[in-house]
Amino acid sequence: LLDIVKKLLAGDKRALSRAISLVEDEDDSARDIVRELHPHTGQAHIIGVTGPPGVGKSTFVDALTAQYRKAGRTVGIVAVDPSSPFTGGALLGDRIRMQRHSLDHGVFVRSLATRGRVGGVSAATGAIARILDAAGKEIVIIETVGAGQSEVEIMKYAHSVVVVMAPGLGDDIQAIKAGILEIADLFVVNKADTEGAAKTARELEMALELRSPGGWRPKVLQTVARMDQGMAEVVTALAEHMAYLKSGQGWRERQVRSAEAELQEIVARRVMTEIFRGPHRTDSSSLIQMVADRLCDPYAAADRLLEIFFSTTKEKP
Ligand SMILES: Nc1nc2c(ncn2[C@@H]2O[C@H](COP(=O)(O)OP(=O)(O)OP(=O)(O)O)[C@@H](O)[C@H]2O)c(=O)[nH]1
Ligand SMILES: [Mg+2]
Repeated sequence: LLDIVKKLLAGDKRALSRAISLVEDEDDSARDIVRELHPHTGQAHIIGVTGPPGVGKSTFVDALTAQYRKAGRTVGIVAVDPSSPFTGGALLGDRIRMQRHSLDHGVFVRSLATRGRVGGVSAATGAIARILDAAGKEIVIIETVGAGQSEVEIMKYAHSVVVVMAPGLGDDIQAIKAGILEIADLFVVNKADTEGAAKTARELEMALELRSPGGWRPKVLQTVARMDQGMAEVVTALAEHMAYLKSGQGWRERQVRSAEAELQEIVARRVMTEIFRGPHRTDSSSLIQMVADRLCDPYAAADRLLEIFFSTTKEKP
């Protein structure tokens, strides 16, 4: 195991791939890997890319990667494969789109399947981003579909959040206003080669007017990711955001935020496992039946389970 860590730190691609698999599968060795790598993290600029399905996020990530590579910077990519019905084929699509970097040793791409997972995707994504960071990738990009709460959660691990939109998404802009507006550090209207891009950009600018003044003001940029257009401006805006974070408390705040998010996930997952699958399985299943049979209300059952959990954990040395 220490061999994997040593090789990974020396830049070995196979060791990196193996370490990610172990962490993704929540293998017992994941703890040791994370422990060994943790001191080597904290260097990368972690960029979250989110937005509605089909706006061109993967194409954008690919174009952004090309831009960073031109500047000689190394890039790690985590593409979270959504299990939503309309994007079922995304994984294969992503592979094809990322193809142009497949022979480049300065780029590492990993797709993370969400299908069939019971939570924990967010923690795994954060952990994988940090493994890429430890492996020396200067830029780490996380792509997720911005459709619900879990994507917002994943964005807790990013230093800079890019929300990608496309022209003609009318209703989606409304959704963005409601949810993702607050988490965006940069807006990109992609597919600027199609009709309505300027209008979409204007609508976003107007929505931004409603944000409370002061602090970082997100830019609204237009790109044609498919033709690598507008990407230099994106790189500049991201560098500006990074400089802004580092000039004040922002950088530190985001490190604390991601540490908090990850710690909460780990603790929650562990407590859930202990109570519902581990040593307290019998207690929990009988309480579940009691709630079902209306012999006990769910709050009382939860109180009882937590009481049992805490009294037994306290007895341990
Ligand atoms: N016209 C135009 N089409 C684009 C542009 N960028 C991407 N596309 C096309 O938009 C489609 C979707 O692109 P993706 O990169 O897969 O979009 P995505 O947001 O990653 O999609 P999901 O991951 O499935 O949500 C593809 O057919 C792309 O070729 C662009 O700048 N202009
Ligand atoms: Mg995609």
